[in-house]
Amino acid sequence: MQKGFIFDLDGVIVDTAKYHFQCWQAIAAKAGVQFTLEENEELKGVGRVQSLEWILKKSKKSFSQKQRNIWLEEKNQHYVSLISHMTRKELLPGVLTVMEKIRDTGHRMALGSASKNAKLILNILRLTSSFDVIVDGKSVESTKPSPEGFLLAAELMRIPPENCVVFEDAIAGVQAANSAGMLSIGIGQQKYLHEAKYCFESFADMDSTFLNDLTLVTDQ
Ligand code: B16
Ligand code: MG
Repeated sequence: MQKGFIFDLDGVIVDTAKYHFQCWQAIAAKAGVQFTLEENEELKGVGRVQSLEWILKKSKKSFSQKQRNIWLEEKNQHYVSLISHMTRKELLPGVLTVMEKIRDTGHRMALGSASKNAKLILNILRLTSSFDVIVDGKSVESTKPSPEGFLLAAELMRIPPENCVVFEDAIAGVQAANSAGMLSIGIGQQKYLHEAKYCFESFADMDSTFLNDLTLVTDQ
């Protein structure tokens, strides 16, 4: 049985969460609100527009659509300038080994990211050709926790959702995988990702027996 493995990007393949956080903090300061690292967990996997709405809700003031658009543009320009300096050294530990194992065992691989910058990041990291399918923030209407992106990735891979595995670092992403009927594997801290079927601090902590079982090709 061939499986489909769906990788989230930010926080699973590469540690861009720190850049998103830095950029949102700068916008939050302009809006006169605090934005903490703990709160940033809530925004992982959540789209750009929804992330700004979440931050601005912390303020008692109301902001015009024009002001919101300016901040969205500023945030993205700042973010793109930070990620353009990224190198493969920023790939998260163990991720390439897991990708290689999946490829060698003949399964299919998709990217399932909420980011509109996903293709740019894959190009910077020279990973574009590693994926059979790329679903990003430009491919879907609704972002995580909606299962739309993961279901589209499964459809494009031609693998039924129940035979798909999702690697996610975000609470919203784990919820999206669960509602898509896929096996969710959290990459990060169990205290945030307890809704995932399995959770590992990083790919480097995934033991070879688990990975062998996960990628085992059966006759079913
Ligand atoms: P952009 P993922 C998500 O990517 C990030 O986790 C989230 O923090 C970000 O707001 C979202 O992409 C949108 O990103 O502003 O680049 O379109 O984790 O789903 O790969
Ligand atoms: Mg993520």
